[in-house]
Amino acid sequence: MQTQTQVVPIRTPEQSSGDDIPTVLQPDGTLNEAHDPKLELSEVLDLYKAMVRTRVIDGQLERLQRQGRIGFHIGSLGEEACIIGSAAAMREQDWIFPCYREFGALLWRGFPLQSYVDNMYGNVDDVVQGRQMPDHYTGRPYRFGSVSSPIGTQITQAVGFSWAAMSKGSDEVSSVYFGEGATSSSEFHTGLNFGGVMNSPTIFLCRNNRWAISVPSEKQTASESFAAKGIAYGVPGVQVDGNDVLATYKVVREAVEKAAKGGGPTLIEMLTYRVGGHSTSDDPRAYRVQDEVERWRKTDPILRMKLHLEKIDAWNEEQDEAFKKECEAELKACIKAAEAKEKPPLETMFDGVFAEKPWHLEEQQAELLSGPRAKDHH
Ligand SMILES: Cc1ncc(C[n+]2csc(CCOP(=O)(O)OP(=O)(O)O)c2C)c(N)n1
Repeated sequence: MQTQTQVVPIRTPEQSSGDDIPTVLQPDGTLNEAHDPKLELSEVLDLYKAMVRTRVIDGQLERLQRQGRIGFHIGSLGEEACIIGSAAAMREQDWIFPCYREFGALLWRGFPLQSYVDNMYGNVDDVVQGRQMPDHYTGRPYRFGSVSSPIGTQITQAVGFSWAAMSKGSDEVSSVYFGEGATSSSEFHTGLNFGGVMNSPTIFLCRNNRWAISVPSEKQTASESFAAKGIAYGVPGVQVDGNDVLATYKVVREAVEKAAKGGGPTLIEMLTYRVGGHSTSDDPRAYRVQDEVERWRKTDPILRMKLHLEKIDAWNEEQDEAFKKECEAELKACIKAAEAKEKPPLETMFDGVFAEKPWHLEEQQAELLSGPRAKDHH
């Protein structure tokens, strides 16, 4: 592990935006008309509120983990704009394949907050029946794939899915999230290559949040950028200021529309920063300097949008406080309900694995239920 003095200097907040990298909202909230996707004000407010709600949830889940009430959380502190902006750019018929940091995108798709909190507790109403770590959700009715934590697995899933959709004559597009660290996985190579060759309607969303746990992005690649990695596969690669929700929306939306018309995949590098630890199991003070975090806070995606909304008289401090309180109350009620629910019955461990339960699982289930553990529950 690196010590603070050994840390390689990483790209700066200033390098996240520039003439060649689309930015709509400057860090002071000023709007750059040239790239503005010109959304309705109500849509812009929805994006802002979704980012705020995501951050409120992140803060509270981290506290619950510290209190020992949930086992784990992996959050998106600082990365809200690239997650919400890109999710919002997907059309209703499109599919989203998550990495593990995108609960904000799941909620954007309409997944009930209660179900998400139930997943954090692995209780009887958890969509994956408590068989996974917290933050391993799935949302088929919401056209949202499953979190699988081995790095990069979702990339090939998304490519296969969108290629199948294209083969059936549908105009569905898939997007897939991954960190810049995942560009070193074999699935990234396989997915980009297959997507490029088959012209699949896949939007590769690389969240370059500068760190893959303790590995800085400079140690991840010798390429000039992560977007440049598309060139070798014949997949156009673009960078966007990922701390700007409107710029992210615009760039992703254009790629989606192109893919839906048969224009093939796009690799989008969303330049952002992981303000928090990798997960609640990580303490980033062991490998990165705090000054760096403070500098990135100045490009904060939520603050940026808030400044913009205040500038155009569409939002004020009082509304902000009231909205945060609303989010906190909604979450508190979900936590209370989740904590009151039972754990899934032990025998359900064997259900839903095969369409017809094979004999050896029947035997194992029977043995488990006849043993002492079943009486005590688990
Ligand atoms: C195949 C595999 N190797 C290692 C890990 C352990 N691991 C979990 S997250 C992570 C870093 C991923 O970084 P990145 O892709 O940049 O995404 P980020 O967490 O920054 O969003 C690693 C190495 C894993 N989950 N799967």
